[in-house]
Amino acid sequence: MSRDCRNRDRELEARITRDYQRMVEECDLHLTKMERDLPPLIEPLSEQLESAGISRRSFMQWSAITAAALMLPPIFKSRVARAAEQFSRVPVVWLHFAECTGCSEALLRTSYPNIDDLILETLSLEYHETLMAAAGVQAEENLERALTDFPGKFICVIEGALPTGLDGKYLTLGTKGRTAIELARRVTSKAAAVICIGSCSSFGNVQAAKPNPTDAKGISDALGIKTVNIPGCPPNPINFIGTILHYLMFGALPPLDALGRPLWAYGKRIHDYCERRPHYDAGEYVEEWGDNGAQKGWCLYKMGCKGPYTYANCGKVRFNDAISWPIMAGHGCIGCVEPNFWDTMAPLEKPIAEKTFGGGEKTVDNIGKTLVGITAAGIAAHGAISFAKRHNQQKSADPEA
Ligand code: FSX
Ligand code: SF4
Ligand code: F3S
Repeated sequence: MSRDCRNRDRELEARITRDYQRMVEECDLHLTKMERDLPPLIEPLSEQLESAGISRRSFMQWSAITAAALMLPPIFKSRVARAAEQFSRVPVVWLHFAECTGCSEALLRTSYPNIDDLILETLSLEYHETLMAAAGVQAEENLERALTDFPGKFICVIEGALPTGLDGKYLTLGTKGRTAIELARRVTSKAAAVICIGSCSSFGNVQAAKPNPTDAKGISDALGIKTVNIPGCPPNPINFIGTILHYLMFGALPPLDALGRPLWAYGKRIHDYCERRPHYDAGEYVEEWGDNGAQKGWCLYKMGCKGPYTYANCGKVRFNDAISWPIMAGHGCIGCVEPNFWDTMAPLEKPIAEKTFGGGEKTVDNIGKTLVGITAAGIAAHGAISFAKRHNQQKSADPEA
């Protein structure tokens, strides 16, 4: 390696260290501010962990894994733990529109509590239509109280698409028969941030699939507002938890891609994290369900896997306590985090490359490069981006860049 190269590497390293140092300082400042300003803590997380028999050591292990999922270096482990302890102090108003409630089910229902579940259970739900005990007038009063008590301070989480046809009358809610659009406008206008959980609120999903009889849309599209989108049908709980943790640690929601998705979770393709990728590269494909290749765990591209066109961390963080994920379970990815996937990714069990992208399977890597635009990771996923770092990442993602 030439002296110039060594000097450039040293400069780059020093710059990255400075950027992370700045992020650490920012993070400590925000955490202190949050600890001072948020509504009081009702039940400390430590007590909940203790009563569930989860040790401090396991909690710190979870913090290290979560920091890594958030693309933060190990120095953030204790800061993730500190933010998780404040999780229950963020007031949340949770709205439901056109959807199946699978997102709430995926997030809040569990057969045995792990740390993710316990943290989600501490969420300060001021209003949640399917979980709250209140109903009718009393439920509406709870919502009004939350809007009055925490104006500009609560996070509005939305599940479900907005039917916009017939002036929104396909979906009315509550004793006053307000349309979902009216309710969404009213609540989102008073929120500190709007997080769309699931593909329905993010992009419309099955409600918006052709022929879309109710003219259903995602929240951002229907209301013309900026939202943080956590798509997936259902989404991975860690992507929701991580987004709130980022808010607590840095005082802002994380940097997003062009579709409003946090870069740390949706910045890379399924195909890039896939354990079957060596088989794809070796041209070893499952050709039929249950064949020899299927038994050997070969690539599912020919069975319609849409991993090459889909941006999400499913293979990295997995589901159900990181036990498995769709491709590990033996089915191709159907692209459930992408807009209009029911239409654009169909047929779900056949390749679409030739039809949609004008090339066979050998072109999928090039398609990925074009779609990803930039490969954002690490510092970039948290906003403190430096040119040198970005340039370096682009080079490693594409040696010809
Ligand atoms: Fe949609 Fe969520 Fe799929 Fe269901 O509420 S993302 S249909 S899992 O439940 O919104
Ligand atoms: Fe994995 Fe699907 Fe890519 Fe094959 S095509 S390597 S199964 S993501
Ligand atoms: Fe959805 Fe594909 Fe992940 S189907 S859950 S984006 S593996």
